[in-house]
Amino acid sequence: PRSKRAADFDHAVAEFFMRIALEEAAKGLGRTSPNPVVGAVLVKGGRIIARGHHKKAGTAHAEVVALEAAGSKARGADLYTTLEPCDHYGRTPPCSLAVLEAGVRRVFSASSDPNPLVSGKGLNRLKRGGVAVVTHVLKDEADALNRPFFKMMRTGLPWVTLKAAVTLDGKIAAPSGDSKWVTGEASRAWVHRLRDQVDAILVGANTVRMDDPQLTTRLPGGGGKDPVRVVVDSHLKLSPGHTVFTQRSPARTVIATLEDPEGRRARRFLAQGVEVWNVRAKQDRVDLKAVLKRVKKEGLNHVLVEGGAGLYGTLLREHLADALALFVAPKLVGAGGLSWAGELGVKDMAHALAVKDLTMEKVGDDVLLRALL
Ligand code: AOF
Ligand code: ZN
Repeated sequence: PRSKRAADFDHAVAEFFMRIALEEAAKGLGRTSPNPVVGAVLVKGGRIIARGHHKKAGTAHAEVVALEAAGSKARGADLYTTLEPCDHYGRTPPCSLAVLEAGVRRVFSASSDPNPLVSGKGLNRLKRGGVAVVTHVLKDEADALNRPFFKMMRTGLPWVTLKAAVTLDGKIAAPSGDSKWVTGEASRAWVHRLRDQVDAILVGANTVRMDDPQLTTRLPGGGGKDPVRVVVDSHLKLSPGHTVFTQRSPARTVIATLEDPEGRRARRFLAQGVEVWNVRAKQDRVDLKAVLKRVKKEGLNHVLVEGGAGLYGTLLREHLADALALFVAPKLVGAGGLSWAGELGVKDMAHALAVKDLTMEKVGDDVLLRALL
């Protein structure tokens, strides 16, 4: 018989299994937008009998992946899920019903779902069905995995991470403009893991002109996923011959501009398979908020900004950036080098832009600083 009482449970045990569910969820990073990453683990007699994660929007939810893997063994098991189970008929039937049907004894969940179709409803149905429910196990860790999904739900804008490789004096290029390479190999490998986990990369026209980057994901063992590449070029001055436009990728490549997408210059990009987004102007430049809205509309929740200083500066000034990943190399280039953050309009320390939750870790000979804005 199912217990109607709140479960008697051991916090350390619950966190142990939830951590494994979080590892499952993380496998979906960069692959599930506009949906969240979700992981699930089924435990019976102290052992994991099945696990699963959400692989792609529109496919089975993590809970159902784990339940299907367990089959009839799920009866009497505990379900650990990193997001509260849904209760709606969307592209798949409600997980709450599948959980009841399978005869799961207890459900442990981490994040609350901001989706109005879901919020609280699945958990309530489970409680009414006699399943013991424990919420908010490792909630902070789970919330951190789905920041892009949560922000998109709350604001209609994607989560924006600024990534830059800088010298110890905060420069992204030497006085000559040269920027290859600021950071070491370990940092550059890290960037490919970041690209694998985001939905889109955003760069300015100057970065394409100066660095001619590929902006694809190259992981040592292969298996990476390319993000959608979005180049901001207000007046469509770039040559379509740049690597980012000619290098094939399974992902889309986009140029965001003020120019007419039917015009001669735009047509050269279109002919190469590059999409042209005509975006509203702000002070004679592409309005970056409009670009981000379009990115969200395309179902992309997480954008990685890879330069240059102009783009970083505008995003910071307009409060459009959410997180910072700064790879700092142990070298100096001095005055004349290009500072990464661009013009912020700050006049005195009292008005300096402050970041939150600063953390650091060593990556090869470099230091990775991460913070929220
Ligand atoms: C997922 N995967 O593992 C869980 C989700 O697009 P639908 O119809 O599949 O519904 C998506 C919503 O379902 C999503 O926004 C979230 O609120 C909830 N849970 N979604 O894609 C999952 N558990
Ligand atoms: Zn579901």
